[in-house]
Amino acid sequence: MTTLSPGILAALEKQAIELPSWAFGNSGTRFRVFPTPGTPRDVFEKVADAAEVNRLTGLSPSVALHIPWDLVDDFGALRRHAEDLGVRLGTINSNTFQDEDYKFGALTHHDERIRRKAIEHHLACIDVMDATGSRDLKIWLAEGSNYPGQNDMRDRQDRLNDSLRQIYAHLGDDQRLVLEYKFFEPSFYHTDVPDWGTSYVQVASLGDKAVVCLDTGHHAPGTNIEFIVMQLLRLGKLGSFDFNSRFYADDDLIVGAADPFQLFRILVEVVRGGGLNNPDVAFMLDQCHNIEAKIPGQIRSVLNVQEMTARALLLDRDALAAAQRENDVLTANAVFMDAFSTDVRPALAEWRQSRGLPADPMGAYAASDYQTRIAADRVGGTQAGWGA
Ligand code: AOS
Ligand code: ZN
Ligand code: ZN
Repeated sequence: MTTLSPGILAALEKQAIELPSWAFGNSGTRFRVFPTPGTPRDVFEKVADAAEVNRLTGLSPSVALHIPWDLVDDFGALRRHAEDLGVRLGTINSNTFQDEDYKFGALTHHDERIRRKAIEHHLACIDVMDATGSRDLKIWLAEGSNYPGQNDMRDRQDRLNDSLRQIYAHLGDDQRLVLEYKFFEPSFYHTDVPDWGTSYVQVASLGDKAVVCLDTGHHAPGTNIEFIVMQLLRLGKLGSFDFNSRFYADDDLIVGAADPFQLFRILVEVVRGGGLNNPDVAFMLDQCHNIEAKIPGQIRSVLNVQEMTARALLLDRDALAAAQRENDVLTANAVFMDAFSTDVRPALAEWRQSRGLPADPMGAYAASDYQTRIAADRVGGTQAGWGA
């Protein structure tokens, strides 16, 4: 059995992966959303489910919220609820994609009333962050156009910059603005923040408290994502990951499911660039469980990240550097593939057990009565879902 060195275990022990509250609600495609028994009716129940993932894995000490989906009157009470369950409230995600007013843009809109409204929404999110103790305001914008000529793309960049500046000015000393990019959808011709370069240009102009969010599902097929990870780490601007995986578009499937090797390559660059367990680089999931059970879906996800992190940490960097210096292409590649091909699951299971965690968190959840209990308890009300 492969053993993991004390240094590797120490790095793994510090790993923290933030769960998205919306992963516990129902989600689907535009064709159908399938409800499931036990789905949370409110954010208190979402946080309880997230805490269950953390209890079984020790990997997910915080939960990201989405405003207004998770809006409550008393965020202090939600914060205490989370802390009682051993987790804390994390990143606050803004939402400018579900309001009639934002049909043609929000932070980029030429109508000053609408742009003001979108800016105010972000200031309200900062108020929420003050109450929840959250550090990060994550902004993903569904803005763009569908037809050439529809909009002046350059004016929109200028207005976006002005809007972001106004939001940035309201951040507390320990708070950050994290700008996520996505190459298309819901717009199909142009998107106002389509790529890491645009996000970087925008946040770099704001200041040190503005950084980039890299969602692994937001690139064109074939994009070398680990190169972007390397570059953003090199520039000190990689603020967070939204981990998930994709086959075609923004599929939001379980991280590491579609392409485990890509996840490995990304984590190799994270380790190489000092991004692992670095408080400036937040590891988050951005996933939806349309057909699979949600809590085990999240357990599987954090375990996948842990497993690939262990493999990335196993990479023999001295041997790799030596082969690279010699231009020994095949040895360098073999060293790289050796780490990827190592089965670390038995060693991780043993290590988990030594820390009082279940060796097999998936099995432990299946054997527990949590799912039966929530299915029995959570009757009445409206199940939470993506978009509510
Ligand atoms: C949308 O595609 C993005 O990935 C965002 O991170 C979004 O806020 C998240 O999916 C929740 O809706
Ligand atoms: Zn995302
Ligand atoms: Zn997305």
